[in-house]
Amino acid sequence: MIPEDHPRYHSLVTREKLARCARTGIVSWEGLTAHGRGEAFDYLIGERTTESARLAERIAAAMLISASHPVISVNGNTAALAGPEIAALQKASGAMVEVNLFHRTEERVKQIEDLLRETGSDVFSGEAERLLPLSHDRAWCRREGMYSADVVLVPLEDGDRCEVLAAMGKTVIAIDLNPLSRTARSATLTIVDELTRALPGITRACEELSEPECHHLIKSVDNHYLLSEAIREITLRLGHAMD
Ligand code: PTJ
Repeated sequence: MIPEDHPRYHSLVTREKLARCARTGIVSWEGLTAHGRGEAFDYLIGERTTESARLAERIAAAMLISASHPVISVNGNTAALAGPEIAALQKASGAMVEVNLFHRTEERVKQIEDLLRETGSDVFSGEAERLLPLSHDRAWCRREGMYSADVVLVPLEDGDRCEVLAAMGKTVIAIDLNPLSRTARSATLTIVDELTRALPGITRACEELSEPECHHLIKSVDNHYLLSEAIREITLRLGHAMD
């Protein structure tokens, strides 16, 4: 039992949720270490949405609602941490929700799809094929889903697929707390924010933005600037840590 007055209550409850989902197979065991890495970076940015992340969330919203075929790619960690937030973003953006896994088994795909449906998403689950030029199992996706998407949102990604999707000419939006990761650097747009803060931020912006604002935001995208700002925020916090 985690006492509610524990100073790290939220973090401990999140860990417990992920551990429970790892025992049922929704989260891969490796997903627990990925979460630990994320937590460390979240600590460094102050466990809050920075100004540059807020801007990135607005650009992401503009990209999603202006797309002709947007897809939200969901893995085990994302489903476990943010099922209702994915459903809300789908509703606000009109994007397709598709499961894509690194540690892929048919059973895990089905479990994650079921969980997403329980939490309110309309999941696209047609026949998957090995369509992406990748040697690992993230290559499996749906022809009418991610393969033909023009904009793909990839929370908690692992680099390779992000590069491949970008090379296929797609706009790739990553959510990754690590501004130094290969994913962060190869995406069209990276949101350096925690998943459960970033998704509602994008959803809110989808509901607020006008068409001219979307146009302006998409034209202004500069991922190098956004990543530099995230690194600057971290450096600033580290500088103040010893004051
Ligand atoms: O469910 P599967 O089989 O598809 O596996 C998913 C994992 C997460 C295991 C897989 O995608 C993976 O190995 O990811 P990586 O390469 O560890 O990358 C995950 C990135 O997400 C890291 O850079 C973390 O810093 C970041 N991250 C972790 N938790 C969060 C996060 N970013 C935002 N919010 C989080 N909650």
